[in-house]
Amino acid sequence: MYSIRMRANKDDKHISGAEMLVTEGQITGSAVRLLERALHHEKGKPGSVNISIEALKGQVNNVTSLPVTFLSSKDVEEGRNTASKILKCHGIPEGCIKKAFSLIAPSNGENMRGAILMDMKGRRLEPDERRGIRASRMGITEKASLELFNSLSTKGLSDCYTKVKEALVLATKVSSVRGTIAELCWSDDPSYTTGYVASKKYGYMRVPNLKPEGDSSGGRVFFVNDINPVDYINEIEKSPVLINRFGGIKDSSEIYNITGG
Ligand code: WAQ
Ligand code: MG
Repeated sequence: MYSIRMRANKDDKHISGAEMLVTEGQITGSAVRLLERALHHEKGKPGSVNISIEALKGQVNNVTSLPVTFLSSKDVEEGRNTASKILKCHGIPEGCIKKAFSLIAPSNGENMRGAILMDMKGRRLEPDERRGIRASRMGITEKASLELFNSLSTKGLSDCYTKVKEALVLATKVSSVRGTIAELCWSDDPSYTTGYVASKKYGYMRVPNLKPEGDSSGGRVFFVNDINPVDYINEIEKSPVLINRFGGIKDSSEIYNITGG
């Protein structure tokens, strides 16, 4: 298997990135698809594009994706409130949750390329706080992608397929790493306001309205407990994880029962 990654910059700022795990025969087609994406992003035309291809040495870990739950919210207040409640159900202290929200939506409008790593005392554990840590070397088989696509179609959400797929792949890998309690995410794409909270415990929970339409802030926080940061970061960045089955759609009643609606 090969890891193939794309990164596009404009005026030294990151505008888009994506990655896949592919077989040798899929390299050329995948590279072209990633290049097309880099050239047509809503954040503008890139000044530079990097595509890197690497033969994987270690063993690939095959996993089933987290199950997906669709939650609803009528506005940003309700969306953030729902996400906060779910995080609280994981035993994450309220102070950490508040801090996470303010870090993802910074007042200076600068986005990180990677994720924030936060422990249960609200301390940040990334070696470079401007960059954050990047989950990498993860992908999904065509068969599992199709299962996901079909499920999203039944919900009338096939338009969101690429976004959900990539986020679900990332969230599944992150949740599989020992020490991860949960992840909070929303996109930095101005028009994409749905985000999620994900964990091994409850799965991938999509929450609409985590930010206002037109807002270009976005980011990720990995909440962790009892980790060795060097080992944890190494695993998040380097160990290959391939999703070979879609974990299905999970009803929202379970989480609403736990959070009290
Ligand atoms: N590793 C760690 N952090 C990352 C990575 C990565 N590989 N890629 C992106 N980030 C961080 C970075 O701070 C970005 O600014 C931020 O996440 C948002 O990235 O079910 O599209 O790629 O419909 O804009 C959620 C989908 C979409 C919800 C999230 O994120 C749904 C999305 P984006
Ligand atoms: Mg983005």
